[in-house]
Amino acid sequence: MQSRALILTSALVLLALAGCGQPEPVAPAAPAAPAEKRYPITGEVVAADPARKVLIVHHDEIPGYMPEMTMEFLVSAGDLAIAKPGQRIRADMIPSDKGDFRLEKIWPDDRTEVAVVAAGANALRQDTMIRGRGVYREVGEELPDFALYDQTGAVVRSARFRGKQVMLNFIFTRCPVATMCPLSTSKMMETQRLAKEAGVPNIEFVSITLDPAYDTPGVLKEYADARGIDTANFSFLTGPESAIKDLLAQFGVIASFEGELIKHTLATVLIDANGRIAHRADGSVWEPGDFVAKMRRAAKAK
Ligand SMILES: [Cu+2]
Repeated sequence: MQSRALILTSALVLLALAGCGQPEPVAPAAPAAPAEKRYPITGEVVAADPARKVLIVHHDEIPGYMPEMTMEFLVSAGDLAIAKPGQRIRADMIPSDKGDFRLEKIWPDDRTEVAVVAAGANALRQDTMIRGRGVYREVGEELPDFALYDQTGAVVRSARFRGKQVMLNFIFTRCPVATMCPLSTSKMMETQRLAKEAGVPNIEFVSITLDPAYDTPGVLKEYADARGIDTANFSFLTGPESAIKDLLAQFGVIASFEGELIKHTLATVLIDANGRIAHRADGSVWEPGDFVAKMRRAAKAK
């Protein structure tokens, strides 16, 4: 297919030109600190204490390290903001040499919700396999089904968007290249603002992370809050690595992982109220006003 070859070629050129950054060479100032110890834990949130930046968790037994107990953990502002007493979580526990403990990579761990998200990832995996070389979804094809977590840790299934237009892109919060993800996010915000001004009904904005190893719900929450994003109709989604990879393949976004760095292309799509891809813009050169004009036309045609 020639059009696809063209898209891929331009995507690769973009990848070569605008990949996400090279690491700054860092001079070792002091002898390298010993690698942090990380313990995977599971447990239940008892309470959050934002003033002290502390989450109180009753954790399960950590085999060979600690019996089950209720403890205080230092956590990020995003994790504090979305913590719900009674919620099951899994996380990495990192002891410091000062004797306190930190939690990172906090994920919801409610058994039912985990099963929904895992089933979504399995279905996507199968769909990607079955589509084979036709994995890429062209304009006119449907949004694939997925089940991911949003920036509050709630499960979001693609079915939720039926009957609404959805503008969707892929970003990651650690992206260091101003002209890539940060620009994409500010253009999504601008589009959201213009769509609101224009009175476009039933429109949702969705940014899916390329980097689920780092972008937990709490990290996405902090990203949205730091930018003052109105999350009433703008969600940030994350989930199992395989689901993200399958979505990237189906949306034709190329991402290669080099340690902490991700080189990636950009795609922004508009999905119509019937769940079909109505429009697609590759790269970072697209106009919020164009997307809003398309949304208005589609909303009127309904
Ligand atoms: Cu980026």
